[in-house]
Amino acid sequence: MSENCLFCKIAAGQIPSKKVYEDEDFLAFHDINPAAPVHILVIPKKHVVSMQDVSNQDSEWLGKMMALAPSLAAQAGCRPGPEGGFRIVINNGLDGGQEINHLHMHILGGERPWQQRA
Ligand code: DGP
Repeated sequence: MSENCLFCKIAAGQIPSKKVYEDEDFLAFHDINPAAPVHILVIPKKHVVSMQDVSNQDSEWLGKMMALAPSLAAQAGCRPGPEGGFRIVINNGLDGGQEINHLHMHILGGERPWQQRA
C-alpha cells in the first residue's frame, strides 16, 4: 500500500466504492464519473503506478487482470459477441491521460461511442 494513494485506500476499504468484484489480487468497482453506461475500473491491490512500471515479470498478473474483463462486462450488462462488446482502456502517465497514479483498467461499454459522435 502506498500512502496517499486513493486507489490503495479503496483497495483497503478505507474509502468506499461500489464494488463489483474482489479477489486476493484485484478489486473492480464502478467509476465515480462514468464516461459510458458501463464504466468499471479494475485495479491490482498492490501499488503499481502505471504500465510504464511493468516488465515481463508482471505478465502473469496482468494477464489475469485482463482476463477478468469479459465476465465483469457481461455482469454489468454489456452484450456478448461481435454485435455487443466493450472497450478496455489503460491510461499511462500525464501524456497518456492518467489522473490516478495507481494502475487501473477501464472497462467501458453499453454504447457505440463512434455512432453517438456521428
Ligand atoms: P484515469 O484518467 O485513467 O486516471 O482515470 C481515473 C478514473 O478514476 C476516472 O475515470 C475517475 C475515477 N475516479 C477518481 N476518483 C475516484 C473515486 O474516488 N472513486 C471512484 N470509484 N472512481 C474514481
